[in-house]
Amino acid sequence: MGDRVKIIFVITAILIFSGIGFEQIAFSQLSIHGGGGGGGGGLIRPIEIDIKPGNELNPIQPTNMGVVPVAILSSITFSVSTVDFSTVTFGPNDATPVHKMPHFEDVNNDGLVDMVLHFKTKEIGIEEQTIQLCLTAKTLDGIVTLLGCDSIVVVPKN
Ligand SMILES: [Ca+2]
Ligand SMILES: [Ca+2]
Repeated sequence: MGDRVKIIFVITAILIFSGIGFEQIAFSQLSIHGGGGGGGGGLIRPIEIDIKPGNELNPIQPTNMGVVPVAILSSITFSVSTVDFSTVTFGPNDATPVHKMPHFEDVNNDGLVDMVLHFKTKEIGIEEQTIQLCLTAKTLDGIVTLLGCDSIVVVPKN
């Protein structure tokens, strides 16, 4: 009788422990999936950006002392009002916007307001072989990492 109680107790203990184990595994898988941007994990959502709005080729001379305008485009399912401006980085060197506040303008005339940012050309990290640049940002709720890329044409210094 005493032995049976012991066995039931051990089995119950095993079940509880393995239950906790599964939960931990589930949690760690979640955080692996979340991965990506620093801290908190979450989802990655592709967005559309337009480097040099109004210019299709997006020519950039890497040593230029000026800035590169980049628009984050709103769509029917995505509003730039959800972008946490303070988390925006651009290019391989994670350049941050020059201005303290973004500028809102409908750059592609689709009736939806877009977010326009400027980055110092030299801070972006453009190299001779660079063919595209990507922008990342978090949404204001911190849950979603936004990722958008656009092509560029590197113009050699003359
Ligand atoms: Ca463009
Ligand atoms: Ca627009």
